[in-house]
Amino acid sequence: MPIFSRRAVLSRFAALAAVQMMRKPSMARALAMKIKEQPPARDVISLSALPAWDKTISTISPEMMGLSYESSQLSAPDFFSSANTELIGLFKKLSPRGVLRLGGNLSEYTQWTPQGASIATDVPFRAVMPDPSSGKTIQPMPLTPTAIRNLRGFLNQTGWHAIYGLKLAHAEPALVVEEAKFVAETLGPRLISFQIGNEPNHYVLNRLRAPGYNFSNYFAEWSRLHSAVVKALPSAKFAGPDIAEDLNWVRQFAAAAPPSVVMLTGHHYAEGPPSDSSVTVEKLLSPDPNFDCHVEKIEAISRSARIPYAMAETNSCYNAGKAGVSDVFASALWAADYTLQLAQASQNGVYFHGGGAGLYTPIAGGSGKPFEPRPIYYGLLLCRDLLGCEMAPVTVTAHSADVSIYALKHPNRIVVINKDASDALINLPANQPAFVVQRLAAPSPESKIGIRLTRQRLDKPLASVQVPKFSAAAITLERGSVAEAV
Ligand code: BDP
Repeated sequence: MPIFSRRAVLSRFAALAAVQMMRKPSMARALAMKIKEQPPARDVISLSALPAWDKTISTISPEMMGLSYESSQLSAPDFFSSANTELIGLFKKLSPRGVLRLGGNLSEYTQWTPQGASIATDVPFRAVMPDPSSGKTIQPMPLTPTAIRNLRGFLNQTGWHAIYGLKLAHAEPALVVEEAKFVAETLGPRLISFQIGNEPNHYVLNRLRAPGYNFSNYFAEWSRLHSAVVKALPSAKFAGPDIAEDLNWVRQFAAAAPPSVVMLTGHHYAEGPPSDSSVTVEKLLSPDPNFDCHVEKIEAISRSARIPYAMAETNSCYNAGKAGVSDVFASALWAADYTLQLAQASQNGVYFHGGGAGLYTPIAGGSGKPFEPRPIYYGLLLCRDLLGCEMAPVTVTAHSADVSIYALKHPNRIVVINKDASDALINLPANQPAFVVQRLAAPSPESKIGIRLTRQRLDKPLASVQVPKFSAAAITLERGSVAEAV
């Protein structure tokens, strides 16, 4: 029997309840027509959204939103410091209580250097890019006490907390314990947990371990380092196993995890590698039943282990992203939908990987360049006001697979992410008109600039709201205070 995610189940009901099936051009066709500068006659998909406000599917964690960086970013100690006011401002705008996850492939090449100096550089806020590929020889990067003290200042200023990745593949246990002690003492309550090792299920692929390396080998290594850290820091908390995709490792880790493990973690990249010609904007915006099934499995593992799960490293395309996909407006629509899908499936966090001028980075800049939001950042911003809110189930009539609809409570809101090449007319529940509409839009899914997140208080409440193709809207169905337009 096929497994369906809750969202898919709701959509299936919606399809059964469909009052009208709309004919619409396939997205591929629509994009092709747009490129030929022959805009098609517009079809409008008409949908009715019926939330069950008396039910709650999940509550979005106030700490749902996060960013992930390579640990080696700490080798530039001024990057995450209270001196980096531009970056602090962009973090705060994204979430008042976000999570900064430090890890990635390069975490295996960091070197705790308690007495040493950081890499000398005259460039302010030297940025480290996401690691584009695996299996190379990489020079170890020094991490000094100054970097950790500065990180505490950065976290204090932003209100964020950290998940700190310790290396496993090249670990010298005594040094890792020393690093962990200094990090725990310095970050204090700003430290959520440690992780040990990045994507251990790819250690063979990344030539960090010999072929045949499996979960048992990993867990034996993990347990030795974990015990050493816990001996020095009895109250230390851990997240793991921080794998790439393979849920068998998560399942086994959850079953064997000691009580110090407070969070299960894994990674997901929607597409990749960038050299693959099938990695496109169209694919990024299309439904992915395999991923829906993956999310469903995560929910089951987390529920039965009673340990929350976070997507601790994620983005649109692995191997550092793809130009024209990861750095354009489509990634914003994908990221908003993805965040709400994971929140609806009770995941506790989603930390988008980035850094420097990386193609998929939510915030670009550093190394002497100003810090600035990339398109994907705006998709995350759409979710900011939803943090901490309860989600209700919503039945949609005249279902379209490329339109995602979520219902949020207190105040009651409907979020529509129209990834379709047709406009969507959203008919609201009877006697629940729209009072405020926040819109996320850009000239096209391929736009790098011109992205707007605006909020409009309506002069007259509306019984239905049009959400143009390739745009999103958060529709407030109650009167109330309205934050300033972003
Ligand atoms: C992940 C790694 C991260 C890379 C990313 C990528 O953990 O360090 O930057 O892939 O390929 O697997 O972009």
